[in-house]
Amino acid sequence: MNADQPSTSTRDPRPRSSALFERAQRLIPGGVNSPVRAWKAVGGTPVHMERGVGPYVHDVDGNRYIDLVMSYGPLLLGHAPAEVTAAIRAAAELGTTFGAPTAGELALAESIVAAVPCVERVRLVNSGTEATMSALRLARAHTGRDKMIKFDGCYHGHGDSFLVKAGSGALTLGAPDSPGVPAVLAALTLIADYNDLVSTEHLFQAHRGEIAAVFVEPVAGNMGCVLPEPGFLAGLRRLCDEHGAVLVFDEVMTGFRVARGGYMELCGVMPDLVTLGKVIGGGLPIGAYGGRAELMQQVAPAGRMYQAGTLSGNPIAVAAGMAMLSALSDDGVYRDLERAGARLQAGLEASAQRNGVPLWVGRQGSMVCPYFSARPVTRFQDALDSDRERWVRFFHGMIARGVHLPPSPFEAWFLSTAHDDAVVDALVAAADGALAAS
Ligand code: KE4
Repeated sequence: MNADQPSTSTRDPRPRSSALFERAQRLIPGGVNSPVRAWKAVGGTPVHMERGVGPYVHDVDGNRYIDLVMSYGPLLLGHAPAEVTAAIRAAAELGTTFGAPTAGELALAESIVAAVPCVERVRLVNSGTEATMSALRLARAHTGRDKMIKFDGCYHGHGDSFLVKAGSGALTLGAPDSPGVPAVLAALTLIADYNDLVSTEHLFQAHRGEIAAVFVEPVAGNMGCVLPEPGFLAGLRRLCDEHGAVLVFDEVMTGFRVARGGYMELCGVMPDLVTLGKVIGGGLPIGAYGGRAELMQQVAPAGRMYQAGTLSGNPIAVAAGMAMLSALSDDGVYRDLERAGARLQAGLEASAQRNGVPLWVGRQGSMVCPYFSARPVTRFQDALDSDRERWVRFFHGMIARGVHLPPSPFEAWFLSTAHDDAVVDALVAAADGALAAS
């Protein structure tokens, strides 16, 4: 199977994946350990992977794909980069976990404080979800307020307060977006529209003095890839200052990816707290939250806001993260990531032109998301209005041509330093065929 000769045989191209999925569904809910992996949005049987190297993944049936999932963000250096693998191996030889502080946790904290402009103190946890849950608890502890604002289409992990959809009216309280989320808790989450400052201002006015925090993905990577419009983030900063709320940038996806200091380094808007994950663990489970010392010093045991974790600061995850961040100290890495992203965007746009397909590409550096849309995608509604049926056909066209895309039109594609010009050109060749066939 390769870029311009898609598999046309009717036999199952992935019999072992199918057999594994059949068995997995009997033991694991939906057969997967995270819902997006089940291919519900695109149909078909999820490919089971066996190994990754550089920009490629190999499935259990021996098929090779150019990977654009890249584990949804951590793998900035590609799969199994030698320096990260060596660091993991060396750390594992010394033991896996101690339940006691280690020098490595301090080294990673020092790297994060040195790189991320708003961070004076940082706490390591085990996932992005833990980071956002903890940051919300800290904002509530700091302000003594209970409500928070998030934006429709932004995702901050599966903490109860974040699994909330907009209530009936724009100014009403949130409603649960998942069974099991108490209505009384969901009611403390207010939903604004991304890139719409007015909707945010109205919530502050309607709930004056009650809002503890505003959570935002500075680049929205969970509705595809939607960039903040000029003034949006600065406007949130102004509103939080005016109303005494904590501004939280959720940079779990963008941290160390779009720049070493995250998107705040690029836009110059400083949040009070930032949440991190993915890249800082080099592919191992990790999360972090950090910000001004005045806020972070309220976290136990320095302060009274409780948060804990058996494996927080895990020595192997920290070693992998340090190896990753050490490799990112070379500015050439971000030039390479920008080059790959720009080349892919230009290739996709040229291909869409050739095929007469309306396409809008959202991109920030090496985070890319094409939408089948004749108009720019700057709001969540624009993403919802894009041609998702065509996207599904495109997805299957790409997998048939040896390209592993995230199985949802609302997931960003991730490039790495291993996606060189030849790999990007192969991606564009596959897209040419998949667009023509979609
Ligand atoms: P985790 O708990 O999955 O480590 O992080 C949650 C999270 C928080 N904030 C942002 C901005 C995120 O993108 C995420 C997780 N990202 C998704 C990808 N859209 C993870 C993939 C999945 O859920 O399987």
